[in-house]
Amino acid sequence: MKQVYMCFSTDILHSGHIRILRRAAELGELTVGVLTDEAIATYKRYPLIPLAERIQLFESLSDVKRVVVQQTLSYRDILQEHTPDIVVHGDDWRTGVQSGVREEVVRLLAEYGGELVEWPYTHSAAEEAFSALNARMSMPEVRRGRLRRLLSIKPLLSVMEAHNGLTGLIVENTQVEAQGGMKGFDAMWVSSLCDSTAKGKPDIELVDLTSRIATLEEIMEVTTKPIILDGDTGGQTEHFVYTLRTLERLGISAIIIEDKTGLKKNSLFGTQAQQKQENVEAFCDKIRAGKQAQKTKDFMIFARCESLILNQGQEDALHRCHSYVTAGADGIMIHSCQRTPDEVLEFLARFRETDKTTPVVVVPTTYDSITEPELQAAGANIVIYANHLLRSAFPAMVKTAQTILTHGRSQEADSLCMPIKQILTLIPTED
Ligand code: SPV
Ligand code: MG
Repeated sequence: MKQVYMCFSTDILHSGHIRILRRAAELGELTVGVLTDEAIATYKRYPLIPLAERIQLFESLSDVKRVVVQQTLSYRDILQEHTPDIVVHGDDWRTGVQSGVREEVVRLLAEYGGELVEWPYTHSAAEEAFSALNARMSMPEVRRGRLRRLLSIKPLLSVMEAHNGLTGLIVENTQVEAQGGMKGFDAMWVSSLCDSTAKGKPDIELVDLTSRIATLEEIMEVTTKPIILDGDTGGQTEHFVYTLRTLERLGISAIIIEDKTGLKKNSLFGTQAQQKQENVEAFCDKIRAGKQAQKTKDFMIFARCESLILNQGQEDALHRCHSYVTAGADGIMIHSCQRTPDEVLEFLARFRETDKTTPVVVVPTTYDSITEPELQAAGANIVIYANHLLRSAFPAMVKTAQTILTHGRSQEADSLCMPIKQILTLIPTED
């Protein structure tokens, strides 16, 4: 009896799946691999049904002999452990994000004489309904809770800034192959620095809420990933509670507010700019008021501590962050503008001595040599790349403008630009 292997990430079984499982079982004894929530969340939306229930789903099928857990998108461990004679998959993975995984499967099977059987992938009516379900992921009531859920599934979330619809699409869709799997961003950061800069304004809480909401709406209109808003100081507590409900209603997942008062300037100025840190109790009151005001359990308030930015030392940072958590903050953000990660790592080590669970956000803009695995090992849960899409776009645009001015024509700038054909189809129409 040949050993047959198929891997599934789906959380809803439809007639197409049942058909393909039956066909696979006709080839031999069928083992189904169920991908972990974590592996699935690396390349598409996390499953709505938890792993244990998805395992039960497959175990209840008579065509399935046994169910195993596949920990990674890569089949390497499974193929080395079980050496199935046949791996079955739809032919849709020949192109797109899974093509690298497929190539590895072909290579591994060749090593021991296994065989890959691919059947044409057909869209069933059920799958159409399934796509409609995916579309619902962008609806406020679903989208809002996705950050909290992701934090419960993945130890570290990778978050990229977006400041308009186009950059939102880049964060939504960009994927790379990484260690036999796929990697994409988990969420978006709508930065005050980038939102202001894109509008030609300084980052001093000058861009008003209406305008910030317009940016959020523009991004939300074309994307589904959870959004974390840089809420600056949150404004006056009496105003903050209203802002928070507006964001919650829109489907934003979290706001991060910083413990500054008076005219806020960007943290990366460090102590060069005159900036005043808020009194601990006043900031705790703001957090408490926010938590009382929100209507759902999903929405999260992160308290951002500026003690290291303002040279107030580790003790002050620790005291403040623990106080903010006690006041009800769902998470904290520790910021630093040092060139090395040392002070952030020291903070994380000491914070984690007494608080193992509160999510911690870090923003390694200046201390950019540290990697995500290192930050995860140190106890961080969210890494935000706060300004990189805007910072990379600006020099490229200036260079093109200069090239055209210099030559009095655009031909020399053509190689700096994407082809016209590509930009025409970059955003397809829906029909
Ligand atoms: C932002 O992106 O606007 C931030 C992070 O607040 S930082 O610019 O590093 O202060
Ligand atoms: Mg900011």
